Amino acid sequence: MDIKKKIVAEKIEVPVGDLTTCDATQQMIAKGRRDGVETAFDRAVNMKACPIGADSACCKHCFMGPCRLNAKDPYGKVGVCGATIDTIMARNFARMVAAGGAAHTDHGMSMLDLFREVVNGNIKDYVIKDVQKLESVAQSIGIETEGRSTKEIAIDLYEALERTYTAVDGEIPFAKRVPPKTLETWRKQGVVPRGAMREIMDLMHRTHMGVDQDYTNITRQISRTALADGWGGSMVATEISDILFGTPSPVSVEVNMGVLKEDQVNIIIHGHEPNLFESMIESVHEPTLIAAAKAAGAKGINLAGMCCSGAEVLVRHGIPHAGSFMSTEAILITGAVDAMAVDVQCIKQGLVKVAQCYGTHLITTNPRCKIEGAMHIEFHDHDPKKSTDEIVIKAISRFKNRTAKVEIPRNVNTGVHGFSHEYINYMLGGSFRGSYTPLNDNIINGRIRGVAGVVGCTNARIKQDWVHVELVKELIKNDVLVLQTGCAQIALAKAGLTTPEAAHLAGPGLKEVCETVGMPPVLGLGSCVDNSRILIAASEMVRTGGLGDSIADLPVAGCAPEYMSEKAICIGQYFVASGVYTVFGVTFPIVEGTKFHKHLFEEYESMGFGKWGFAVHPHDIARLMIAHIDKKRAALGLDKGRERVLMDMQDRRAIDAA
Ligand code: NFS
Ligand code: SF4
Repeated sequence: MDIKKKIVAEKIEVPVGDLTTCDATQQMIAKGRRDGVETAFDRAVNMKACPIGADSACCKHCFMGPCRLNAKDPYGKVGVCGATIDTIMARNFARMVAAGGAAHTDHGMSMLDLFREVVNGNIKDYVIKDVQKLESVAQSIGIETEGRSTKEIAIDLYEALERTYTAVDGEIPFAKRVPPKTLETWRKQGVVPRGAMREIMDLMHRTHMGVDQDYTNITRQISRTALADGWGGSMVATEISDILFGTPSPVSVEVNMGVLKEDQVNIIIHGHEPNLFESMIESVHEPTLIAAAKAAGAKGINLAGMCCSGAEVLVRHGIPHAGSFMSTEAILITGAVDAMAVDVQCIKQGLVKVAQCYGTHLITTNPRCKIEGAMHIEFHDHDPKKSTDEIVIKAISRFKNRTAKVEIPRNVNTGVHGFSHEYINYMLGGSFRGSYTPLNDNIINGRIRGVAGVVGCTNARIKQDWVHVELVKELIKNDVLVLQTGCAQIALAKAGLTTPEAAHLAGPGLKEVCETVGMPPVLGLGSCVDNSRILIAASEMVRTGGLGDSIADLPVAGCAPEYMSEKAICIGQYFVASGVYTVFGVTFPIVEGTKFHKHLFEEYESMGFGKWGFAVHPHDIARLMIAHIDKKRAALGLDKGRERVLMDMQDRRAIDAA
């Protein structure tokens, strides 16, 4: 073999400790290598990211191209049609937002379809579990609830929320929940969303070759579309899921791969929409299936979640969570997973090969997501258990015929998760007068410096969990309360930071608040669509008073330090458009120093929105976020109190007494 070929054939192998700080995932990558099984971690090392694509400096929106510009000299060249770097990057960014927003809104629409069929009595396997939530959501958009039946309210709510998707004009229903001053900014800037379908269609249209070629005008529609996700599709997904499956409240949960059990039939649900998982919970409790598992020699059936599917039921039912996005291939290497059922989003095609190597059944269930080489057992809301029962049967048969050598990492961690907006309200204000006043008061008096949302994915191009954990440690040490969703919270749960005992890692002010209330300094809220809970919490902070008139005034910041998906870009954009300073890590698909970059990273704030930020190292990210929080505190006149808190305990008591 000639030397060149040999170099190509030889794969670079990076020490597992450089790929992830998750011990269980390390153990499984190492086992995989011994077994000759490759994961995304190894593929990432062996495939350099395309530098032109990473900068978003290329365009393939027509067939006079693809055109490649030079990120080092962004204004030195234009595309064949004359498109500038700003047009090209803005169009690319727009399409990421369209795709990410479409994923969330389609998920939300599936929940709404289910809700309609439940309300109309066509589906009997699900019911309205949380009537109180139904009423409060209805009231929040002006639906009369007094003296009306649950069904009447539910029908009205369905009809109103359908407009989140289908409205061709006007404003989406949940615009009514936006703080008035924030909504005023949106109206002034022309970004209040109509229905999501219209906004996504508009964005796809204007980013076609030869349409919108003004990056500021493209950005306007980018924001409008993103807001149709945050305050539309995602919010509907969260609220309807709460209504049907229950609103989360804190529950102690187990996380990590050690939740698998060697002597039981192990089933993993991975993906996003909670209906599949809810039905699977029923199936694994089915006496005949438990008997079948026992007859096959198992002690029982063990169910665990991964990614956002896992996060949905982690916060609602305390079902164990086996790991985040970057651990989904790794967990199959245990040999202990008898079936992994998936629905939509974040499902790596690489799972097929790993599953085949260990004889695991990889089962797709959603008509939108079939994967070559995976088994498909379609899930129907009208007869949900048919599919989930069948998946259990497949898992039992694999257990019975297990040939793969089983090695389960022993790591199990516990955390307390499930801090919905409703629970935060109750936790702080008590059951009779639920309120955000204590939170605002503690921000005003400086015990809590500000609030940060640390959310999003894990990514094969960055050491898994490391940035999440180091960033959050730094934030809480500086008295910043952290809210989490999605895969991010699993990183912190594995690090033991989502327990009330973790308060000792917080700064003195935050520690005191956590100890008084008995809460962790890091609050897990749910899945990625549950970022809408953070929007609601922020709106409630504005409404409660003392921290400014709009979301943009609040001493808050957001971050997705290890993001990988287009959904994350869409989430980032709707936080920015809602008024939040939002920092992303890993990489950012816009060339620094260009006009489009300046628009999103600087000018946007002066228009009344938030703005984007970028840094890779967790301490750099923390510095940016804390500096922003302090800037907002200063603008609110709260910097003085804060200084005294830091200087001296006695001063602080004096503030309390005052
Ligand atoms: Ni969010 Fe959920 Fe995880 Fe990222 Fe994927 S599971 S919707 S996109 S990887 S946090
Ligand atoms: Fe090139 Fe313009 Fe076509 Fe894009 S739209 S591929 S920049 S010619």
